[in-house]
Parts: sequence; structure tokens; C-alpha cells
Amino acid sequence: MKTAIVFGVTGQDGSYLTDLLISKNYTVVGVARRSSVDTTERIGEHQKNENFILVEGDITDGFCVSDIINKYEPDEVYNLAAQSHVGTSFKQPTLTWDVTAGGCLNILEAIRVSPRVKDIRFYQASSSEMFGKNFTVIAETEESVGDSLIVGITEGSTTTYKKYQDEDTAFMPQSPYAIAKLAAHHLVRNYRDSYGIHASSGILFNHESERRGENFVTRKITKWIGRFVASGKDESYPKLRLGNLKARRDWGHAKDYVRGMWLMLQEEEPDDYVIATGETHSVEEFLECSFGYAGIDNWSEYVYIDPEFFRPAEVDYLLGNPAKAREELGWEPEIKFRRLAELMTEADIDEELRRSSLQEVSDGCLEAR
Ligand code: NDP
Ligand code: GDR
Repeated sequence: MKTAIVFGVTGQDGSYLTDLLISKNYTVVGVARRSSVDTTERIGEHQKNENFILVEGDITDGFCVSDIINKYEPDEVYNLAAQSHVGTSFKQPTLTWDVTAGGCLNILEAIRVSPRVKDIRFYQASSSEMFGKNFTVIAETEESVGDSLIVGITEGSTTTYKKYQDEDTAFMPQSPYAIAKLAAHHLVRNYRDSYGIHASSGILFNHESERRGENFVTRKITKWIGRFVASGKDESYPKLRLGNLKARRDWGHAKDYVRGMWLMLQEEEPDDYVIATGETHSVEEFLECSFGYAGIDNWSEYVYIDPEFFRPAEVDYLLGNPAKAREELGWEPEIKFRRLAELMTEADIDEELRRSSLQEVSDGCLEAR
């Protein structure tokens, strides 16, 4: 039976990765930092599983990280812990740096000095945010629209170019978060080259789910829809406050993406891989899809553009090319954009309707007293 340590187990990806590892008969040691409130909602079920061990730890504390790695003797270590909100990283850049860059270094050092250094495989959660404003262009044979640039009209013939990011695209990070992730990404490569550590980075594009944090744009939208529907589509319900709706992202489902993480560590040689769906959509398209699914056609009437949610620097366009992961890992996404929006909207409507009917029952009980 293999043992895996998951840093960031209470997060979206941590919970899906734990599902996957438990299903593959691993012992999972989940590391969660101390908090004044309970943060284990996403891993509630796992805590009943005899192959799951929850331990307290913070990745900014190098001694603590080292103790955990030495005590549990893992075969695989996944670093999913981070201050992962891009907007917040502009407001708390030092904390973001300490957790997101420094935390990764603490884990790499703990592995380097471990007597089991040759037996441990390490996964680092890198991010498409590292590309920032950069993309690669390739000429397309067929003329197309949408994600393509039409450049160059020579003697009546038009050449279209597709913009995308892959493992060879140069990085140009646009936020303290992305810069911290890029530092960690380079540290992983450096420790792999310098000490022969089996360390891989997954350059994951945005992935969402029914378990996504509620201040990321997709979940913020579907949560609002759920509450609005549960209010009986009350027209006086406060509007949904959002920032830049023009940004384009390559959105997939977290369940598919944690499979990519695991596959990387099963490879004989460590390497870096882009994990993405190969489709890009704007925030507006997500609104269109999710509101449409809830039977609300005119989403723009319910959205208020709030300058508070604009970032000092934005990443306008992300479209991942996952060809390497497909060819070398056999990885494919099962859930794409439209289905993702539908699943999230449905889950939030169900959840909010359930919550409001429980509320009615409880109000009824109070009145009956
Ligand atoms: P979440 O924000 O949902 O989870 C982050 C996790 O890190 C939480 O468990 C959080 O704990 C934990 N954490 C934060 N600070 C510390 C600390 N100092 N010590 C220990 N744990 C800490 O992120 P996701 O699950 O969405 O993402 C997982 C990883 O993948 C992150 O590193 C993220 O940056 C990266 N990533 C995510 C993408 C996405 O689209 N989801 C895309 C590309 C990369 P707590 O519950 O206490 O807050
Ligand atoms: P992102 O995700 O920054 O791509 O980082 P997020 O959902 O926060 O933003 C996506 C885009 O939507 C725009 N936006 C808003 N964003 C938020 N959060 N709230 C709003 O109200 C809002 N309105 C518009 C943003 O400006 C942006 O363009 C996520 C995180 O999971 C990172 O940890 C991860 O590395 C990257 O994805 C890949």
C-alpha cells in the first residue's frame, strides 16, 4: 500500500485528489493548517476512512514540514497548498510569497535532506497564471474565428493564427501570486536538476467544480444563481457584483485535473505538463451558460460591474494546449465548459433550495413552540 502526503488537503483539489488516491488504495496523510473555524467541510467523508490521516501543519514552517515527511515516509508528496486567490495576492503580497513560493521550498528542502530522498515523488501545483500576458501563435490551415487572430492578408489570401500556451511558451506573470508560483516552478526544476529529485510540476489551467471556493468567479456566479432561484427569483434580490467580464479562461473540472496530477507521478521520469481542455471562454460566456441553464435569459440585468473586483493587472487570455499530457500521460478531460457550468449551477440551485426549505422547516418549528 502506497502512502501519499497531500498539503492543501482542505482545498478544492485536495479533496478530489484524496477521493482518487483512496480509490486507488493509498494511505493519504492530509495536512491542514490550524484555524479558529472548521475548514474540513470538503473532506468530511474522508475523515471516516481508515486510510485517511488528518495532521496539523503549515507549509511556511519548515521544521513542521520536515517532521511530517520523516514521520509518514511517503511514496508521493503533493503540494496543493497556496494562497491561491490572484486578487488577494495584490492585497497580501508578502503572505502570498511566503506561502506560495516559500512553502514549496520548505517541502523541497525536507525531501532533499530526507534519507528517503530517492524514494519520494513530488508534485507541485504550478499555474497557467505564470504565462500572464504571453502566448504562442501558430498559423492555422483553416480560417476560423473566436480564438484566432487574423493576421496578414497577402494578395487576397488570409492567414489566421491561433493563440495558445503550452510547455514552451515563455512566462510573463502579472500578479504577486503568479510570480510566487513561477519562483516555486523554477525551484522544482532546479531541485530536479541539482539533486535528482523526482519532482514534477503540473501547469494547470483554471479548474472548477461544485467544491470550488466561493470567491472565484465561476462559483461566485453559480452560488448567486442558486440563492436567486431559492429566493423565488425575487427581483429585489441584490445584484451579482463582478469585475472584468471580458477575460478568457480555459476552464475544466477539478476531478479530471487531479487525475493528471497522479498520472505525472506514475511516470518513470519527472517532467512538467500543461493540463487544460484546449477551449477558451469569456466570463460573459460563463454567465450566459449558467444563467441560461437556470432559465434566466437576460443575465446582464442581474449583474452590476463593480470596480472593486478589477485587478491592478489582468490576464486577458488563456488557452492551454494539453498535447504533451495527452500523448505522454494518456490524459484527456471528460468534462468541458458547458457541462461544467451546468453541473455547478445545478449543484448550487439544489443546495440553496435544500437550505431554504430546511430554513422554512426550522422557522415553522420555532413558530409552533
Ligand atoms: P484552494 O484555495 O481551494 O486550496 C488551497 C489549500 O491550501 C487549502 O487547503 C488551504 O487551507 C491550504 N493552505 C493555504 N495556506 C496554507 C499554509 N500556510 N499551510 C498549509 N496549507 C495552506 O486551491 P485549489 O484547490 O483550487 O488549488 C490547489 C492548488 O493548485 C493551489 O496551489 C493553487 O494555487 C493551484 N492551482 C489551482 C488552479 C485552479 O484553477 N483551481 C489552477 C492552477 C493552479 P485552508 O483550507 O486552511 O485555507
Ligand atoms: P483566476 O480565477 O484569477 O483565473 O485564478 P478567478 O476565478 O479568480 O478569476 C477569473 C477571471 O474572472 C475575472 N473576474 C472575477 N474574478 C473573481 N474572483 N471575482 C469577480 O468578481 C470577478 N469578476 C471578474 C477575473 O478578473 C479573472 O480574469 C484561478 C485560481 O484558481 C488560481 O489559483 C489558479 O492558479 C488560476 O485560476 C489558474
